Amino acid sequence: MSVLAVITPTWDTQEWVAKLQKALPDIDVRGWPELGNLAEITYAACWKPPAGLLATLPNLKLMVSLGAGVDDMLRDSTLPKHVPLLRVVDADLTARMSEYVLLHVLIHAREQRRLDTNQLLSKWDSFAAHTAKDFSVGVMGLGILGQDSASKLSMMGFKVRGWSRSAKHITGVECFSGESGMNAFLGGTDILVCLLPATKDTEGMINRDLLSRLSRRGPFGAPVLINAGRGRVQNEADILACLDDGTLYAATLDVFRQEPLPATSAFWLHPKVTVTPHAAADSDPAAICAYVASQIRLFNTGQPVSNVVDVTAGY
Ligand code: NDP
Ligand code: OXD
Repeated sequence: MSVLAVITPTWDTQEWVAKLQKALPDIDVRGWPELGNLAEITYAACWKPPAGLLATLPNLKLMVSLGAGVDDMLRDSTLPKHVPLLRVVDADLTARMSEYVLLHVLIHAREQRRLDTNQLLSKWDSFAAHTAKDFSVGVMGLGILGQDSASKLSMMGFKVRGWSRSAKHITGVECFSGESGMNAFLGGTDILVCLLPATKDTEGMINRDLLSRLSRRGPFGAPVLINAGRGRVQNEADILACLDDGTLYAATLDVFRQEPLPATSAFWLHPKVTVTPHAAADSDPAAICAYVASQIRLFNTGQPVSNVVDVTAGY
C-alpha cells in the first residue's frame, strides 16, 4: 500500500489528512509529525515543511506543494532532487487572484481611498473620476495567474501589457519578455502588478531602479505598484523611499519579506499603502485536495502528472 505524508506545520494538518484520506481511500494518509515508519512513505503533500524532513524519507516518489508558490520548499537545500515536485494550479485559486488584482487596480484607478477619506470627513467632493481606458496596466509574470489577471483586466477596458521570461501571445495583451523587453514594458506601465515567483533571478527585482523606469505619463503623474507575488521579489526600503519622494504614487502589497508583517513596519500606517495579509488568493482546501488526489491517482497508475516544478528555474 502507498503512504501519503501530509506535512503542514502552520495549518490544521488533521483537516487536510481527513480530506485527503476521503479522496484517496486506497492510500494510507498520515499527518506530520505522526508519520510512523518513514521508509513506508511514498508521497508527500506539503506547505512549509520543516527543512531537512523530506530528505529523511528514503522511498519518496512524489512531492506535492499545497500552494502555487514553491519558493519555501526550494529553499531547503536538502530537498531530494530526484523526486518530482508538483505545485498547485487550481481554477478557484486563479479566479481569486484575478478578483484581487481587478479589485486593487480599480481601487487605485477610481481613487477609492480618497473617497473613503472624504467619507470620514463628511466631505462631498465629486471629483472627476478616471476610467479603465486611461490606464496602462503592466503585469509582471504571465504564468497561470498573470495570464488570467491580464485577460480580465483587458476585458474591463484597461490597456494591458505583460512581461515574462519567455515570449507570449495573449489576446488583448501586449507582451514583452526577458531583459531586452523590460525597459519598453516598464516605460509604458502606469499600474504595475507583480505576479512573479520568488527565485534567485527575481530576488529584490522591484527596487528603485525598476520603479524609476515606470511611466510617469499616467493620470496620476507617477506609477502605482501592486505586489501579490512574493515579498522576496521586492526591496521594501526602496519602495518606501520611492513612495516618500514621489517616484511611486501608491502601492498595494499583499506579500512581504517577513510574514506576518511586523507591527513596527512602516507599511501599516503609510498613507499611500494598502496592506493585505497574504490573502490575495486563499486556497480552498476542498479544491486543493481534489487536485492533489487526482495527481496522486495519475502517478499511482503510471500516468503523466501536471505542473511539475522546474527546480533549476525555481518555479
Ligand atoms: P507560474 O509559474 O505559472 O508563472 C510564473 C510567471 O513568472 C511566468 O510567466 C514566468 O515566465 C515568469 N517569470 C519567472 N521568473 C521570471 C524572470 N526571471 N523574469 C521574467 N519572468 C519570470 O506561476 P503562477 O502564475 O501560478 O503564480 C505566480 C506566483 O504567485 C507564485 O509563484 C506565488 O509566489 C504567487 N502566489 C501568491 C498568492 C497570494 O495569495 N499572494 C497565491 C498564489 C500564488 P515564463 O512564462 O516565461 O516561464
Ligand atoms: C501560494 C500562496 O503560493 O498562497 O499558493 O501564496
